[in-house]
Amino acid sequence: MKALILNSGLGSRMGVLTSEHPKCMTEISARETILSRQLRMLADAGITDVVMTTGAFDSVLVSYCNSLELPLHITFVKNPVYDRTNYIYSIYCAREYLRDTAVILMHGDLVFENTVLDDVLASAQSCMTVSTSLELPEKDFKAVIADGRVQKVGIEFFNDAVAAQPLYKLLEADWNLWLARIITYCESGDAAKTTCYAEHALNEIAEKDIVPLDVADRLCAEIDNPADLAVVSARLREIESRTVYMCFSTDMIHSGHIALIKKAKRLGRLIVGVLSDEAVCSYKRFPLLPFAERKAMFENIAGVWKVVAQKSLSYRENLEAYQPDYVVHGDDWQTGFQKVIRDEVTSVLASYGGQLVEYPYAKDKKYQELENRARADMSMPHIRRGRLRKAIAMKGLITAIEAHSGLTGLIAEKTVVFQDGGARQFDAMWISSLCDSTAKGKPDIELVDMTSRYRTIDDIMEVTTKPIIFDGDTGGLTEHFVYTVRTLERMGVSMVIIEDKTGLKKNSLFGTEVAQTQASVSDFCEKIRAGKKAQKTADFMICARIESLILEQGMEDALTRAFAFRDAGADAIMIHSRRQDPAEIFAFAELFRAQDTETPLVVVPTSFNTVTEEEFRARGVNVVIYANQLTRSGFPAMQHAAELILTYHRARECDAVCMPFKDIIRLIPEDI
Ligand code: SPV
Ligand code: MG
Repeated sequence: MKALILNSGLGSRMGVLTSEHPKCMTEISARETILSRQLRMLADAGITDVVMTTGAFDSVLVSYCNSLELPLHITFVKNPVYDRTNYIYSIYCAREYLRDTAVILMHGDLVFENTVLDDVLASAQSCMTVSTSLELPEKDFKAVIADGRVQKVGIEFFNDAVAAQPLYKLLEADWNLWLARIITYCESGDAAKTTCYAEHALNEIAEKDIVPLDVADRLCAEIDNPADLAVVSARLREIESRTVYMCFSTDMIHSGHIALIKKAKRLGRLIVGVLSDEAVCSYKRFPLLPFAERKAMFENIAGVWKVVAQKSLSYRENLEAYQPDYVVHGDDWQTGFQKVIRDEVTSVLASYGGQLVEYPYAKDKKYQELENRARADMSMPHIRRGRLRKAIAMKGLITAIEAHSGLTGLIAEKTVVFQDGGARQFDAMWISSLCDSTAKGKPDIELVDMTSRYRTIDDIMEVTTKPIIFDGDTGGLTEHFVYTVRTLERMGVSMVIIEDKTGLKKNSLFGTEVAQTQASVSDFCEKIRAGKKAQKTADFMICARIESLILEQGMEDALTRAFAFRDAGADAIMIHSRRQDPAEIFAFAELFRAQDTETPLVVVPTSFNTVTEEEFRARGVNVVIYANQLTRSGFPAMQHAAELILTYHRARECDAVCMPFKDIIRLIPEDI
C-alpha cells in the first residue's frame, strides 16, 4: 500500500505563513509541522512508500522531507502547472507511480490523531473519514451517504450528507477506477476538468464501494487559515498531553508485549506500572528478574514515557494518582480471576472520565513455550534452592504447606485463592517427617530412612517449582548430618530444619507424654557448625528448631539456645509449642526480636492455629509452616469413602464424595 499526499496547492489563505514554504510545512506544535506529523505517523504505522505531489517551493519541500530522515521512500512529483490546476491534475502527473496499488490518500493540510489513521488502515473496505458529530460545514467537503456507502463527495451537497475529510483508504479496485477516471478527465482537453476537485471524477463512478469511517469527535481537520491553525494546535496540545496506563508483571518481553506497547503509545504518553515482586508471586510465579530489573527493562523501551511501581494487582492506587486518559489491556481479563480487577478499573476510570481500551490478547504458542521454559528453569536445583532466602527477603513473611507426594506437591504448587482483587498462594513446601512417615503408615520416629525421604523430595521436585523446606528431624549423628546437608543442597532443597533432640525422637506434639531428650547446647551447636561447614553454596539454609517449650524447659532455656544456635551458624530459628494459646510463642518472638532483628523466625502453628499470618508478621515471624493439613484432611476423606463402599456394598453412594473421573484424568497437567 502506498500513501499519496497532495502538496501542490498554494495555501494562499494562510497569509505570511506560506510565504517561504508550502502550507504542509506550517508548524503545528513546537516539534512538528503538518507534514512531519503525517509522515511520522505513516512510518510508525509501517507504511514505507509515499508519493507526494509538489508545486510551489518544490525544492524546499524535498529537502525538508529528506532532513526528517524517516524510514520512508518518497517519490516527489511536481505538478508543473500547480498554479493553474487543482490536485486532480497533480494526481494525473503522478499516475505512473500510482497504478495497481491500494492507496492511503490525504491532503497535505490534514491533521488527524493516531487512532484515526489506525482505523483507516485497519478498514477492510475502502473508506473515507467523515464526522457525524460535526455540523455540516458551509464550504468544506461533505459526503452523501446512502446504503452505508459514500455516494458523492463535494462542497455542494447538503442533503443526506455528513462532514467529510479528505483522508481515504482505497483498495486497489476502487482506486484503479478513480485513477482511470482522473486520467480521462485530465486528457479530455477540457480545462474545467483539471481545475475541479478529483472527487468530481469519483462521483461519476457508480460501481465504487467506499464506506464512511466515522471519526466522531476525534481530531481530523484541514488547516486552511490561521484560525484553523490555532484551533488544531490547541487540540493537539490536549491530545499530546493524554496519558495511557498499562501494567506489566512480565520478566520476559516478547513481540506480543511490544505490539501492545506500540498500540498503547499511539493513544498518548505511556505510563507503565511494573507489578511488585510480591504481587507477581501472589498469582503467577516467582519473577525471574526482581522488580528493579524489570523496571529498568521497561524504562529502556522506546515509547515508554514513565515507569512506576504498582504495588498490588489492584490498579486503583495508580489510577487515582495518575488519572490516565486510557488504560490499555488485553481482552483476556474479561472473565476469570482478573474480572474483579477489570471491574474496579472500569469503575475508577468512570469516576473521572477515563477510558478502557482492550486489544485482542496475543495467544501465541511461542509465548506459552517461553513461559513453560521459565517454569522449567525454576525447578532446576540451582535456581530453586536460593529462592527461599530471596522470598523471605522480598516478602518479610512467607508461608509453606506440607507436601508428601507428587500430588500434594501439585496442590501446594498450584492452589491460588483470589480474594479482594488480590491473589494468594503458598510460597514454599514443607516436607514433614510426620506426613512422610504417615503416608507410609509408619510412626514419626526417624524410622523412614533418608533414602526413602529423598525419594519423596524427588517425586515432589519433579512436578513443582516452589522452594522446599525439609524436616530433617534431629539431623541424626553429626557425621551423618554433613552428608544429608550435601545431598539436600545438591537436590535443590532450600532449607533443612533440625530439632535439638537426641536419642529416639518422637513427634513434638506428644510433648512430655512420651520420653524425649533434648540435645545439649554444645552438641547441637557442633552439629550446626559441621552442617554449615559441609554446605557448598551460600543459598542453603540450616534452621535450628528449639524444643524447650515443648519439653517444658522454660523461656530462658529457649532463648539461650536460640542465641547459641544462631552464633553457631544457624540461618534461622524455629520455635515450637504445643499449646493452643499462642502466648509463649509471642513472648519468645518478642524477647528474641529485642536482641536479634535479622535472623528469620519460623513457626508451625498446628496447635496455636487461631493466629493469623498478619499477627505473626507483626510479631517479627518470617516463615509460617502449615505442617500437616493436607494429610489430616485427605485421610478422613479417604476413610469415609472406604466406609461408604463397605456400608452399601457398592460404589454409587461413594461417588458423591469423589472427584468426577473426567476431572481426575485431567488433574495432572501435561506441561509441568
Ligand atoms: C512435622 O511436621 O513432622 C513436624 C512438625 O516436625 S510437628 O509435627 O509439629 O512436630
Ligand atoms: Mg517432624
